Amino acid sequence: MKQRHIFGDVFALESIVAGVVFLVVLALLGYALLRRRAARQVTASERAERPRLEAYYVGALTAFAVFLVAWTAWQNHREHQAAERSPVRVDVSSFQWCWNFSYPQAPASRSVTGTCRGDDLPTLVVPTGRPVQLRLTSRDVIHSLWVPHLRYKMDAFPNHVNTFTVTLDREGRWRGKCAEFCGLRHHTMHFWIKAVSPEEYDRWLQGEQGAGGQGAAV
Ligand SMILES: [Cu+2]
Repeated sequence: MKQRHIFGDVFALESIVAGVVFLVVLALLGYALLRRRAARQVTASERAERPRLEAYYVGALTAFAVFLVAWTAWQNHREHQAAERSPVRVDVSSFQWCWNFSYPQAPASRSVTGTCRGDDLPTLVVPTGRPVQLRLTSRDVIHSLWVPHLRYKMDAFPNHVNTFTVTLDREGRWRGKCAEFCGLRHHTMHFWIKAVSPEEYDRWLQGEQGAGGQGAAV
């Protein structure tokens, strides 16, 4: 999964940098503690500042910060690049407390929803290998669409459409959630995202029974 790889790389690199910085700080602290200057009767320097050392320190910190911000922004840009070919479009509408997925390109303008009570979860059916553009909005308060498996999360605002494109490279079904506290039944506001072969997706879009996923088609 492209998204999963991109955000996985970001997480791995930032963890490594944070780990190295943590170990360096620990090592310096340990060295300072164990030097036992008092035992060797060394008097402390009275210098109040070390401009060159401080400049190195500030320079190193700035370089790390600039690199991390620039690299993360670049990865985010890669992830949000417009799809190379015409994407499958799905309009995602969130509401208290469930989801509606509409397929405006379908012959009969198909849409899927549910109540998010018990097992009545809507399924966002998408084809594998094709870019899928999700246009995300909310009918009431702020929600957030989160698919932990894809490492992807995006807020849904009323009167505003957030657009992003996902491409799933293998078939499967994963749980999605609302990640923004939105009221009493926020914790039940789940859905499925199901990737099927393009042929099965087309059959499902035509409204054939047995193809695609669960969730009430309306
Ligand atoms: Cu919520």
